[in-house]
Amino acid sequence: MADPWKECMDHCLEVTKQAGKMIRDALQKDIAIMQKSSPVDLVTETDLKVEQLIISSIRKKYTTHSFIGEESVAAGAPSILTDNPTWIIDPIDGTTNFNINARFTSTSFLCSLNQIEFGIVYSCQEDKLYTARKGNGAFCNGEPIKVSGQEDITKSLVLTEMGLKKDPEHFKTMMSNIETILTIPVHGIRSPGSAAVNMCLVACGAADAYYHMGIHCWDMAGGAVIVKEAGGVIMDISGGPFDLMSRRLIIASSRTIADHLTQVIKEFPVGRDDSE
Ligand code: LIP
Repeated sequence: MADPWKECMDHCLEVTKQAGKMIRDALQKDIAIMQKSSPVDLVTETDLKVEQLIISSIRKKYTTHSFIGEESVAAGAPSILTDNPTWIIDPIDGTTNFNINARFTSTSFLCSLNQIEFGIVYSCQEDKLYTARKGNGAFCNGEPIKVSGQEDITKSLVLTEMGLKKDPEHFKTMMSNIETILTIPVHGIRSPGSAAVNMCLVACGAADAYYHMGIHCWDMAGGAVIVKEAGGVIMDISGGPFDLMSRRLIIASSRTIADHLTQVIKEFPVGRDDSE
């Protein structure tokens, strides 16, 4: 039977390439940075333009589909998942990296209909296009990728990010989690600066785990299916099932590492994307 999502995914790949070009072109010019909720929550004209490009192109072709886009939500649009096919879009994931032309900036997509159907993450400065269609494996630039399969946490490289909110209690817990993990010990902790790229680094075996509390559905959406299809484990920070709107996740190259992390990481409240 023909795949009903193939045409959607092909269209999305075309738009992704245009978005990547827009981002690379913008990097040749001066970037005007604007602050959103805090000095670590930034937006540029390019974030807005890329999101407009993506939404208008998809809307023209799929008139009944819904959208959750990072910058539309920042402008007041709702962030609610329904049964309608929904595109979740992060035009530039790693806006802070984009501002300094750091290596990891990505455009990330997902189309979901109750379940995540496919995900695309384009790490455009490195020209790495990660794709996954549910049940069909994960790829980088057309080559199959898989997680490292590492089971021994003492041989693992763990990724995390520092998050946007600097509430003193959250900050203390965040720092104590880092100390706990470093002293397991693990090989190291890194913060590349783009949640979507972090997920793809685990998916292709360059890192063994990633955890984060306080990100958003658009940061996790494209990467979630890529990690699953690459053979990775994705779960809630508590060890329960992954919830796209929960703003928290653990992903790992194996169940053993994921379980170990859920046991040692202390939680702090971050709210939900669909209740803010
Ligand atoms: C950012 C992430 C970054 C994370 C921030 C934020 P943005 O996304 O990619 O890794 O630490 O919490 O969500 O705002 O650049 O799309």
